[in-house]
Amino acid sequence: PVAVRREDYAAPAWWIDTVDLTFDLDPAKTRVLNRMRMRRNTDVPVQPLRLDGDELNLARVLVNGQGASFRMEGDQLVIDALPDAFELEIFTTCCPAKNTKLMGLFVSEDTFFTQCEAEGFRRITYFLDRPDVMASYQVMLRANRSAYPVLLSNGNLVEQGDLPEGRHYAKWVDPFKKPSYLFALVAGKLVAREQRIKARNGKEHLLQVYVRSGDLDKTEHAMNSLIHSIAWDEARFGLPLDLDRFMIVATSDFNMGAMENKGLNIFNTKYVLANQATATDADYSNIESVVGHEYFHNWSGDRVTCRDWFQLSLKEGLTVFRDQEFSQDLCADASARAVKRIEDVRVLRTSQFPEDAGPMAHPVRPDSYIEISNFYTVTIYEKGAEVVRMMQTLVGRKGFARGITLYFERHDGHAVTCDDFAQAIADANPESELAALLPQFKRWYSQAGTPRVATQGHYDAVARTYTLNFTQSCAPTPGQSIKEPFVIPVTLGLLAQDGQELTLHLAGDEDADAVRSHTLVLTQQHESVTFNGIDSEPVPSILRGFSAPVRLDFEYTDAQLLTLLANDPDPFNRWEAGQRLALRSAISLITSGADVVGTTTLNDAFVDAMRGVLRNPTLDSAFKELVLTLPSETYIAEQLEVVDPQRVHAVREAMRAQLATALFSDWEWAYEQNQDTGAYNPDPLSAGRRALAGLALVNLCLAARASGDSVWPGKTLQRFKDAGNMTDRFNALNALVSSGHALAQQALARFHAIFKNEALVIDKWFSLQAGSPDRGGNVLALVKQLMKHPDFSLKNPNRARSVIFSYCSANPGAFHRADAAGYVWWSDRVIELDAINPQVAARLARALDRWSKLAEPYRSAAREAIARIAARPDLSKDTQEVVTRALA
Ligand code: HT7
Ligand code: ZN
Repeated sequence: PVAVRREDYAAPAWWIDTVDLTFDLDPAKTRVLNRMRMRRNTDVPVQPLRLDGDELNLARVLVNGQGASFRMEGDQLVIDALPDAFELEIFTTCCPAKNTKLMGLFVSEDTFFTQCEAEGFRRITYFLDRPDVMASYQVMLRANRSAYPVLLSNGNLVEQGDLPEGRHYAKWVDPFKKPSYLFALVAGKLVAREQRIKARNGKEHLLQVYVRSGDLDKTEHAMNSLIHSIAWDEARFGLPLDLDRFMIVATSDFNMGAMENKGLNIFNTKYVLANQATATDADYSNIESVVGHEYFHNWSGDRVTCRDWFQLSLKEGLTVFRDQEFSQDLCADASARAVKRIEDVRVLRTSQFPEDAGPMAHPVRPDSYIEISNFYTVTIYEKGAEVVRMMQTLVGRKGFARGITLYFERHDGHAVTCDDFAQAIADANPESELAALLPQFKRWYSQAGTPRVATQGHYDAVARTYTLNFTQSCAPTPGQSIKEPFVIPVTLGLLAQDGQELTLHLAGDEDADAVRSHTLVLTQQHESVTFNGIDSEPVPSILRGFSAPVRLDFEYTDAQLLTLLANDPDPFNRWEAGQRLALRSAISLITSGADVVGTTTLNDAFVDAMRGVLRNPTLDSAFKELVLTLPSETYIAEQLEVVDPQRVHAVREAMRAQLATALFSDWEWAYEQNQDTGAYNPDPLSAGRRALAGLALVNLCLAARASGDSVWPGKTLQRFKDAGNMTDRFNALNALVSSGHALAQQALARFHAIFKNEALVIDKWFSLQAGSPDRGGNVLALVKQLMKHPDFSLKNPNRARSVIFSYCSANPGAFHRADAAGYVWWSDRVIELDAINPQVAARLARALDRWSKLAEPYRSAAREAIARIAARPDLSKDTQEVVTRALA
């Protein structure tokens, strides 16, 4: 397969003004009549018309009503001699029932759905399937009335009625021009929760959440999330809902989380359905942010879209930033906002940092791709959001809102680039540091890799100054050996040794207002800042709020970290201090070569500090839960040059066991203190209490395992049975399973029996087992057995993920086996999945991205397993791209 390169972008040779689609829907053979009004783009040299297609059966091509001569070049339909403007009619058929790739038109549980981003529309009809071709659509849907009573597409329903032979039709017109990737249709037996809302300007809108009939009682939270999203976008950015009708439809077969088709969002059921019996607090929170995310795309993505797929982060990075801000703004207080920020950073550091250091590393605006679906990555999404966040830091919150307004004024209705976005934010803030540094700032778009900021502090007791010296660097990434310095906003403060926050007096800026937090903007490889009037060596709190997506190196002493952990007014750095202490202990034992068993990993000061946090009356439970959760194995592994995954696992387990036992009575206290009172509410405060109670239960069961005590496992089983909501129930089940207690088996059996008809809950059941600790080396056997369970299906992405990904990507202690059996099994699953659904297979293929860091024998075995996949002659280009890069 050939790579598509950003520098080869050329405007389309033809425009499509209108698209008139007629669908005769049938699972085995759907007929699609596509009538387009087209005209030549006179700005580019004369070229033939080349339309994209994929797995279509072509029946007829008419130009201005006459049979036209055309040829096929690969998958493209090419027409040579054409007038400057004409009507093109194309008649094709496709087979939705056999579409296991879930791209284009497919059937899920007897309902038709579409997924067109990025290149799925070409699986429905021949088209200029690129985001810069924007057209007006009208759509006629025809189908059997009793099998498909609901017929939906983008925009407004303008006509509907009966047809002969039990069929009916619906005609939809979208008032907005759009690229083909935003096209959608849905047809099936669905029911809707409906709500009419009035916007600030008095305009009425109809909101609908469509699901299968048994799921209506699980739609209230999604509807409320949508209503909150609409209000938030209008209040924060002045962006109103521009449609009479806004629909969300849920499907259980979906490659990703959701899709922002104009006015007709299609969602994975996982991000719609929730009631307290079936969904956890995490599910509620994810639904809120995904509903928000897709709704916010209505402006950032739909009204202003991407010129080409290299600009994907233009809409995705910005929209993730917007959904993160939305979720933070819904929080009742600063503590809950900080918790949300820590959670977001944790995702970035455990997923995106490894990506940026591995074979798939790419800039936020990539330079080339083989399969665009492989570039829906944490770099495009999460790092892209951090880039937008840094812009906001550099221009201020109000300045950023001004920039957003200018961006939408300038580019409404157009397909634009990341440069256009950055320019609009800078132009709206001409006096800002962003405007002054724009070309350099944009290196965040063009350079891959995570910058490292090495920092040293120097205290001068005579001059009473404290100087911080910064050195930034960035390791080479594939195709980019040299990196130029980035613009890095570093927010910092200073604490006295007694933990008091100091007022900052910057040397050379004596007129500045006295502040306690300052954002220094690094632009050079070496830079320093000096603070005056410092009476004794301070403790620096650097990169507050994680003000830039970088790795910060600072040789903190344990005492300094304990001071930050106990006192830093910046909650992010307070949490970070605890993580650094834990990481330090983990790494020193991992690299020492000492026996893990019998070694006390964590020192008394750390354990006491953790007790202090747990018992602290002024801290929220959610924050305590984050502080008391040790850094993940993946994160620990990332800090090492050479990784022995079994040793990392053993050390982390030993640390967990030590915290469980040493804090036993504190965990008991925390569990009792965080019991629910009153009705279930998924708000951050209550969810935080449940999260801490859940962590306490895990620790109590772990400690019981060590002591042989059966009281807490018994209480946990009782909690599992009595729980009034899924969060408490699942936390109890998890405590039994993760501590490997014998009671886990009966709890698992009971859980399955209660929820056998709830697919999303059964996903949790599979996932918990596939992710369970490998005490006797038997998880691989268990996973093989789970795949034979009657509820298992490889064709359903959620189910495949719940077993295979939970084992291969989320259970390193079980997956990385010295006998290589985990890797061999993984390679078989990638190959098997690739024939069904290449997108899902390619994601799974990334489980061994970091193979080259592994110690022997893992390293050679992992390479061999990847090579085994790469050797298959019939691989999709999705999977081929991933494994080829891994082996390069
Ligand atoms: N913009 C949506 C992307 C998406 C997608 C991409 C490839 C294959 C399937 C897909 N489903 C959805 C999701 C989003 O970011 O909102
Ligand atoms: Zn998105």
